[in-house]
Amino acid sequence: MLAAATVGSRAAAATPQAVIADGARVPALVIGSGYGGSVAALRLAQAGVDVQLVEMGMAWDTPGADGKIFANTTSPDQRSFWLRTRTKQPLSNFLGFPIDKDIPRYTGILDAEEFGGIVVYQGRGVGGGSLVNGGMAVTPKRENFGAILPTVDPGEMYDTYYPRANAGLGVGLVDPAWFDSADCYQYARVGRKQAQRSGFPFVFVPDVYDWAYMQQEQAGTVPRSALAGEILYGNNYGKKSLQKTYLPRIAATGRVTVSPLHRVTTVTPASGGGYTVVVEQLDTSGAVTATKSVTADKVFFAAGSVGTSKLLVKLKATGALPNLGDEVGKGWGDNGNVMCGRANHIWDPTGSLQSSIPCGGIDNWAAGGAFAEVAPLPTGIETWASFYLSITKNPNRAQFSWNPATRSVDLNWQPAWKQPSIDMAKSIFDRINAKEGTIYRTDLFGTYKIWGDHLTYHPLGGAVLGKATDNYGRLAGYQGLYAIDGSLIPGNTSVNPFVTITALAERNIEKIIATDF
Ligand code: FAE
Repeated sequence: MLAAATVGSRAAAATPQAVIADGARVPALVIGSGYGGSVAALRLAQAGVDVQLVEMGMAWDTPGADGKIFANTTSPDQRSFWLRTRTKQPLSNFLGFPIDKDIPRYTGILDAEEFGGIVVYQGRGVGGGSLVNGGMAVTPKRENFGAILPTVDPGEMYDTYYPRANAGLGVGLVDPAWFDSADCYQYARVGRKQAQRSGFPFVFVPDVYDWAYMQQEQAGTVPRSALAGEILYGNNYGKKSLQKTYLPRIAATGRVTVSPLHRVTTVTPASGGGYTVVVEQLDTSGAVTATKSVTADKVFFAAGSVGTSKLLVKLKATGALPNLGDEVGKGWGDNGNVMCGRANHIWDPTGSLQSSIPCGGIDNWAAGGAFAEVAPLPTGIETWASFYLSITKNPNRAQFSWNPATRSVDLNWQPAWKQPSIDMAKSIFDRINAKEGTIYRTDLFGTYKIWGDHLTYHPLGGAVLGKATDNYGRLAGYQGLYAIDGSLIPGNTSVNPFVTITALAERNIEKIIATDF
């Protein structure tokens, strides 16, 4: 009986799923399957609307040759990067030596998208950024909300939509008593001790990782994921990505067709009403194997801050959607991301076993404009290093624009615009270094380079709420076109962004379903 069930489920997994058909006419098409796209698809389907969910990345439901779906952070392979022949790891060096390596070109899970002045890391696949992120699921402090989304009523967010998002995402907190004893959080306890000795509050940070599973990882009773260094290229166990939360609920509605390896290139008004959407089907080398044209009554842009902004800017400039507002492409920020490491004394080891899932941060937002996650450096050996990703109140905002010469979209972010972030992060780490008699690491981002100031994990903006759209994400200039992802948020959330992206999407789709369908 068990054998038959196993064979049956294998056969089901191997059956190709139906994908969007050329010439289809659909009521709603959602571009991208991250947080915004998943919320839109679920709520529309629950309201009785048939949805096509179109995703340029892979499904990430089939194990590779090693029996695992996702590659380990310490041994990147073709699964790790989106259409690259060499890795581009956020931490590029160790002890000053470059650690990137050649890999086969493949539609892998992490995109390191390079603009002139910044590298923007993004997840690619069904589940978007939830596949690659650290799962840190932080609701901003209410007193900061007015600066994050000034046109949104905080009452409805904190009473209804943040709780709905936290429940839907499966957010939980580490057990503080277990934290105090677990080997894998030695590095975070060092971070707490040093923060508190310098007078900074240390706060536990909620996460969507299954904390009970992590306790079993530490006890050695289950296969390890967070404790095996898995994170950037996916977690094989433990993490409640959208694959474990919104996406199964979407499947259960029976109303959503998910098309992985399908990339939307054009949206333009259709002659008989609705919109003509052109979709390219890709193979795992990134080659286009088919081009499909479908008609959708309504289109939801949920391709992420960068993906949505690039599409909208291109469609406006090339005449496909000329009436989009002039605010399209503007108000983009990096959530003030900047990284650094510190070298501890020999009597302050951070541990050779480190959970890849951060669970605490140093809050100096009000006084110094920085909230610093105490991050792991899971190398498997003792490094005496403390490592941090800071989110800072960086005021700089960039703009996407169409480049007719290259026929692509540029972003005008300048490397020097990270200086305010460095200054704000220094408000924490200069003080800790002075107190501890320690120094910054200079070997993690190059040779003699302290700051990881070339990147962001948290792109936000480009179709800002109340500017490029109305106060619910309806794009100015067209009926039936919506932005419903991180592009709506004007550049900064004061904490990690995906809970706010999810909560805002929950708020907006509820209004849109009530009034536009
Ligand atoms: P996103 O999740 O990026 O989904 C957009 C989807 O659209 C992607 O799957 C794309 O492949 C797809 N797409 C793009 N263009 C097209 C197209 N033309 N056609 C079809 N599909 C397309 O958007 N945030 C936190 O809150 N906590 C964390 O701990 C955290 N850690 C992170 C760590 C890393 C390494 C990274 C990269 C990000 C992290 N983030 C974290 C950020 C978070 O994942 C991100 O804000 C959200 O995923 C953004 O959600 P969206 O729905 O806007």
